[in-house]
Parts: sequence; C-alpha cells; structure tokens
Amino acid sequence: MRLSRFFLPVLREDPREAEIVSHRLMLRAGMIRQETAGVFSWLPLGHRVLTKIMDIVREEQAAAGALEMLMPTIQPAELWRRSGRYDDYGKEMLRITDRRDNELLYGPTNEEMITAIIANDVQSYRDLPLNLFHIQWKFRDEIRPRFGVMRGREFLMKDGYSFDVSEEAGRAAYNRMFVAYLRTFAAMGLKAIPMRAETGPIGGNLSHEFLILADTGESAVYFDRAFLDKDAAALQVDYDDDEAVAAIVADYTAPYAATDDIHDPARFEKEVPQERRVEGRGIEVGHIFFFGDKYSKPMNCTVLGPDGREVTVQSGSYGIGVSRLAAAIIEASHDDAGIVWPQPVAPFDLGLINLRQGDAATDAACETLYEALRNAGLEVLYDDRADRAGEKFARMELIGLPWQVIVGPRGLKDGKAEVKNRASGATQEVSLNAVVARMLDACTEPPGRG
Ligand code: 5CA
Repeated sequence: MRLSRFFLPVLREDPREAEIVSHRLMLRAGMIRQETAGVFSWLPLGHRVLTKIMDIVREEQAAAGALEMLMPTIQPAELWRRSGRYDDYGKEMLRITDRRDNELLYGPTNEEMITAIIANDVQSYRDLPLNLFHIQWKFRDEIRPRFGVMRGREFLMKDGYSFDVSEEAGRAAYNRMFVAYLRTFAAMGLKAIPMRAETGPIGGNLSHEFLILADTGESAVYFDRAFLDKDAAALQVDYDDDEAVAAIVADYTAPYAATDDIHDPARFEKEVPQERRVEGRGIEVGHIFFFGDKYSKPMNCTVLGPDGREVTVQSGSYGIGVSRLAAAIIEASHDDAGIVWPQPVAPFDLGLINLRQGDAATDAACETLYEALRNAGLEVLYDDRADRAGEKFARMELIGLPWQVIVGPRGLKDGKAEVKNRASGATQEVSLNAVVARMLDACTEPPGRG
C-alpha cells in the first residue's frame, strides 16, 4: 500500500479526551474515531489490526473444532423473555421498537438466540457435541464508557457457545476453549493469565477470565509469579484428547490467580510464598463460562438420548473482546514514540521509507524494493509522500510497524538500505538485493505458535 493512496489521518497533538495510552495512540495513529460516547469508527489502519486479531481467533477456534456462523445484532425481546433475562438485564440493554411496535433489542450477547437455534434444529444426541461462534458487534449501554475501545458501548466480540449431552462432555468443551484461549492470546504476542471469576449476568458456577497485565487495567489482580514463567505459545495440544486437554487446564489453574471480585487474601498468603506473590492490574480480554442448563432448560433445548429419553443440553459460552484487544495489545506494547505492534497483529509487516521522494535514483530503488517485497508476500506500507524525513520517521514510529526499510541517497551510493527493528530500535545496513530475504526471514519467524 502506498501511503499517498492510504487514509492515515495522524494527529500531532495528544487528544485531550484520551486518559490512557492506548486510546491516545489509537486516535493519534488514525486507527479510530469516536462517533458518540463509546461508539467508534475503525479507519483503515485500525481495521487492518481488527482483521489480524480476528484471523488469529478464527484459526484457533477452527483448530479446537468450533464452527463459525453469524447471528444478527438485532434480536426479538421475546427470546429474552423466555430465558427470564429481559427484565434482569436492566438499562444496559438497548431496547428498540420497530414501526409495527415489535419489541427488539441490540444484542449484548447471544445465549438465548443460539440456544433457540439448537432447540429447533437439533433433535438427537448423535448431532452433538456442537460448538458455534460468531464475531459480531454487541451493544451494552455501559454507565461509564471510557478508555476508547477498551470499554465501549458498541464493541466487537467473538462469542461462542457449546452444546453437549452430559455435564462431563460439557466440561470437556469448556476445557478445549480454555486451552484455545491460552493459545489464541499467546499467538497475539500476549501473556494472558486465566483467573477464576464471577459469572455476573451470564450465570453458572464455573468461569475463568483471561487477563493481560497492564497498569491501566480495570481489575486488581493477585497471582502466583509461576504464571509469568509459563509459555502458552509453546503449548502442543490434541483437541481430541479430553484427558490431555484437562491436564493443561489443571496445570494452568493450579497456581493461585484471582481478580479483586473473588480474591481471598488469606488463601493467597497461605498458598503462595511471599516472593512469588504478585499484585497488579489487568485487562480482561476473554471470559469463559460453563452454565449447564441455565438457558437450555427454560428454552426447552433438549435432545433424545441413546435410551430414547429426553436430555436437557449442557452449555457454556466463551467470549473474546476483539475490539478491546486492539487497545489491550497497545497497552502491553508501546514506547514513548508510539505503538510497537507484535508481528502477528501488525497492520503491515513493514514500512518502506523513501527519504528523498522525487529524487530519481531513490524513487527507482524504492519502487523496485516495494514490488519485490510485495511479490514475496509481505505487507508493505510504502511512505512515498513528499514529507520531511523527520516527519516520516515520527509517523512510522507512531504507527508501530515491526520493521522499517529506510532508503535514501546516502546509503544508495553503496547500494544499501537501512533496516530498523521497531521494538529494539536496532538498525542494520543491508545490501539492496538482500533486503527481501532479510525481511522475509524477520517477518515469518515463527510467531511462537505450536
Ligand atoms: N456471553 C459471554 C461469553 S460469550 C459474555 O458476554 N461474556 S463477557 O460479558 O465477559 O464479554 C466477553 C468479553 O467481551 C470480555 O471478556 C471483554 O473482553 C469484552 N467486553 C465486554 N464488555 C466490553 C466493553 N464494554 N467494551 C469492550 N469490550 C468488552
């Protein structure tokens, strides 16, 4: 992509409304714009990041056996009356009336809708297990939307739902999602810690939140340092092997970890030696629930079991804050100059900077490199604008692409370009004809996936 053809409205000044670094950087880097409180447009750079996050989510959901579908944002109130949640949800639910006076709502989550689909279309235990997910916008009329997309009112969520014939099978489904979440966040370059959690309006009595550490996180967290030594990116898993999956869950739930809602200081002190106790703040990027028949019972979601008797289906639900993740990753990965994208979620692999746009030799070298890099399958943002070098550097640092290839008349005299790593700041002179191989190597290094 040529920057001259791209839409990247960067801001020089820090926007006053932004209280935390990710919100500030997302506005400054031209990723998002606010439309009304807690509702945002995603501009092309931000949209590319969202897409990368969704790609990673989809890949691991598929590996764990979940099927993608798409349910609407608008739901009939009647569905929620059947589960009993229509009144319970209170003011957080955005209620709408259409021209025929039908009561509708903008979905804050989809347990009811998916349970109704399964109740209608699945008759036999032979058709289970099923695990279905979608990635769809949600609306929750939060009292205090803040921190940009971190706590929005409209936000993008991956929500998945499992359906099984027995509690044991349902727990195995829960475990598969637990492990899928560990691997998903690790693939984004994040260290997410699973913590026992309250179930809130979703319900049930088994639930884990996945939190990443950040000073600006909304939850206080207490955990055993042992988590920091675990490497979920290296986890190998056979999702068909329930016992092996359960063993991973057991390993990740043994050390103490809790958010402030359920933190037990006495247990923390008893179970974790002082030098291993960590107290900090975290951002909730995922939340999984097992709630058995909480929805299937009132909604008559049953199947015929092997003995011909009706069995009420056992369910769980599994959420990932897709739009929140874009901000959470920035909270975890930035410096004074701007964003530092982990390669797997970066909007482009690299930025190609032409230091002397209009100079025939520099333009020609850049054009050749641009084409060769793209032909090699790399995603390149080519800064072909006529701005000053300082402005180009600052902009490229701000938007945080993992690599920069810098081409100017001085280096060209020796047939060289400069390659810079955004995270470390390390630079290296590389012969023009070696740049593609160097970048291919750098950008396709295994991002830590098993
Ligand atoms: N139905 C369940 C699981 S599918 C559910 O809705 N869970 S949730 O309420 O915990 O939300 C799932 C994830 O969405 C959260 O872990 C969080 O990462 C994200 N999320 C929740 N509320 C917001 C919000 N207001 N803004 C941005 N992301 C949010």
